[in-house]
Amino acid sequence: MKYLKVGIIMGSQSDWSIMKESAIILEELRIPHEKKIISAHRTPDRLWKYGEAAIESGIAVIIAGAGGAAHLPGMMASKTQIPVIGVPIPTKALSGLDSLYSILQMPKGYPVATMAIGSPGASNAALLATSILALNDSEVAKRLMEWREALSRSIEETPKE
Ligand code: RP5
Repeated sequence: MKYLKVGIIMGSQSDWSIMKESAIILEELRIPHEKKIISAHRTPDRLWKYGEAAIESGIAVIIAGAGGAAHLPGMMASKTQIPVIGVPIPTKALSGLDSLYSILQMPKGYPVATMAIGSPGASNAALLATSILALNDSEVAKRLMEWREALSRSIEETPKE
């Protein structure tokens, strides 16, 4: 089975305003992807089924966003050996520190690549997923290099008054 796409999963509809930043980057880089709401607590059977079918579905990397008691990325990492990138969603109560610690503190054996809290983390998750795909796809590697070069070009050398 050739690994073809990135799976973007999130614990709630309310996470989409952040997780759409992952989708925007993947669209810019023309990386096939899908998006699903999967909650570790509210839809555990959905989580299990997604993890079980992920390799057969051609998913290469999973980006998982969750907030609060953010168990989704870690539980997905326990169910599949596909790389899981975790995005801590900002929360009202603790500003996303709860999400960050929850996703970050995995026990030895089940890694989650944890990004920054919020939108920058969601964007970087997509870029990291693309870097993983680029290892085996020179066209993807070229598109990623061009994307990075365009970003560099967009940065002014001198600050405006
Ligand atoms: C988590 O609980 C979700 O990932 C979300 O960030 C948070 C709040 O969910 P809602 O109450 O907005 O559905 O499972």
